[in-house]
Amino acid sequence: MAKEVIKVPDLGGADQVDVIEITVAVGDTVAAEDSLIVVEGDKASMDVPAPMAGKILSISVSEGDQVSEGDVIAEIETEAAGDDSSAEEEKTESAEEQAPREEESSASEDSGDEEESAGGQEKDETVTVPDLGGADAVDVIEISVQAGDEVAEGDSLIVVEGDKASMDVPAPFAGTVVSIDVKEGDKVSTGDKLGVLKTTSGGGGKKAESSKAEKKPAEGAPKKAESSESVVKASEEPPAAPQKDHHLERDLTPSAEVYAGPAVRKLARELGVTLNKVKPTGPRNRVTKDDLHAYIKEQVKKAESGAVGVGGGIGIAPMPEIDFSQFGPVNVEPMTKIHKLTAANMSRNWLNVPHVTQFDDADITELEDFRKSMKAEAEKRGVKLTPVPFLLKAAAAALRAEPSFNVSLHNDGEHIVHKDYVHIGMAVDTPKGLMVPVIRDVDKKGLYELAEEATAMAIAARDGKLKPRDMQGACFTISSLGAIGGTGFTPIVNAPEVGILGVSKLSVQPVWNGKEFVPRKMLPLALSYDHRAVNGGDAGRFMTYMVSVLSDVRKLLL
Ligand code: CAO
Repeated sequence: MAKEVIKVPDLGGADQVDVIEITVAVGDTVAAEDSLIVVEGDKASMDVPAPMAGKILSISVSEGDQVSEGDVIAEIETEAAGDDSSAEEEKTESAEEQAPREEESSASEDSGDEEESAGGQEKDETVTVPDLGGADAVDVIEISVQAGDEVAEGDSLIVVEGDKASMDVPAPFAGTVVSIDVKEGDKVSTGDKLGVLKTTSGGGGKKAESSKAEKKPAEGAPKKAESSESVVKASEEPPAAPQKDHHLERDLTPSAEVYAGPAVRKLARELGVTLNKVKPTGPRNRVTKDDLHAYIKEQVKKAESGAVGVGGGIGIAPMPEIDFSQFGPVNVEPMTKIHKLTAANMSRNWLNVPHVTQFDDADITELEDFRKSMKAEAEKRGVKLTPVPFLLKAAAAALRAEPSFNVSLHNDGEHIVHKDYVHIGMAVDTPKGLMVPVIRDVDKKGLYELAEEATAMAIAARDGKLKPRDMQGACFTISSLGAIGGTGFTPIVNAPEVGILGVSKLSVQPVWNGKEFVPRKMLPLALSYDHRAVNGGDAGRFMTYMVSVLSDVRKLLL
């Protein structure tokens, strides 16, 4: 057993980088190469791995600290005496590997492309792809500059992306871009020529040289917190660079699946923005800095307008936490997945959609007579003819007659999507919760076919056999509680649809026919709609059309 001090390795020239994550705790046992901390500079994030296996005795850095090469990160108790030598071997190897990398990276002064200018002050220097931390043949996904651009040292020239990470390739010195010799979609490896930069004052090449010189072992001694003799030998010399993903940005956040460069990710983190909420406009759907700014602007605008609209900025208060057992015996059960999903969708729709609900009663006396006369025939065909297929057919006819209901609001808030298909969702009450299978092309199907499909869908819903696609693509929903009871209810719009019809139990009512009251079978209907997409006039026409079709089924044939 031996104690070793682990220090920040060569950071590829970066200095004072932020510690953004501590990935181990005191007492943890780590294997060699396990990540200890994650650091982030201007251009990239990287893991700092354990140089050897062992138990973490202490951690000397905290999240938010700034560290440089040589700073102490942690103290580790190695498993066995042999570890030292193997660590040393590894380090020696790393050092050897590192040397050619340093030569490969940045500008290659001895390149044949160099051209001294008349005054000897300016020269063209070939810029090559630097060390990619072992990654090979990575994609060029963005060209950040073009010929003629002035760049400062460290400005991104191109962005490359490997399997799990992306990185900016920075200018090794300030200068003017003479050419960029790769294009989006190319594959590049360490040492490949990526372009030519003209140094502006002759100092660029030197600067690159001197920054390299800084990395040389002799001058790379730890800058602070130098301590015990048991410091890992290799860590006194800088090249203990991580062998994997050196420079490469790690998947750090839930936004990792989003394409974005390290600088954009850093900014997003600083601003507290979840990147996958930002609409990407960059090449290959990359989130750019401009996208981030546009998103923030939009959020600020929304927040400001919301505060005004909600009467002096009074928001929605959180639900209080209540211990119901103080009032009597309770039994707490987990919600089903469907129930949780329904709850989330209902809240979303209720809070986002300005609802209006319109009511009417349809006189379905004739429809009921017709339906009953067809019942025997339907049974022979093996289908149950309830009012639901008639409602589906009438709603489809109304959607065709009043297409203002067959729309969705576009996500951009600036367009309306008009649909030239008529798929209708049918709410089904199941033991696991509410499900809404979708019957497609309702306008093209006959009553028996609809009855058959509605029954099959309701059975599949109750047996838990619906596939995701069976519940997608509806233009409108019918929620029939007729068989259960009630005189009326206000259904919640199933966004992105803009309308839903709630059907209650029919009852026999005295209706004035101009001469006398006659008993009629009246079906209570409630039409909820999204008032952003549909105006009251359209809703009135839609409902009137539905009622007239249900009151005279012959119209369904038209
Ligand atoms: N008024 C009076 N009786 C009605 C009726 C109405 N509006 N609608 C249906 N009925 C009758 C049927 O005709 C049937 O009677 P008969 O057997 O004598 O013909 C009986 O009620 C039972 O019908 P059903 O429930 O088997 O079939 P359905 O086609 O009416 O409904 C379905 C199918 C899937 C819509 C229904 O079973 C269901 O799950 N409804 C609940 C929907 C729901 O939960 N909505 C709330 C969502 S939250 O907003």
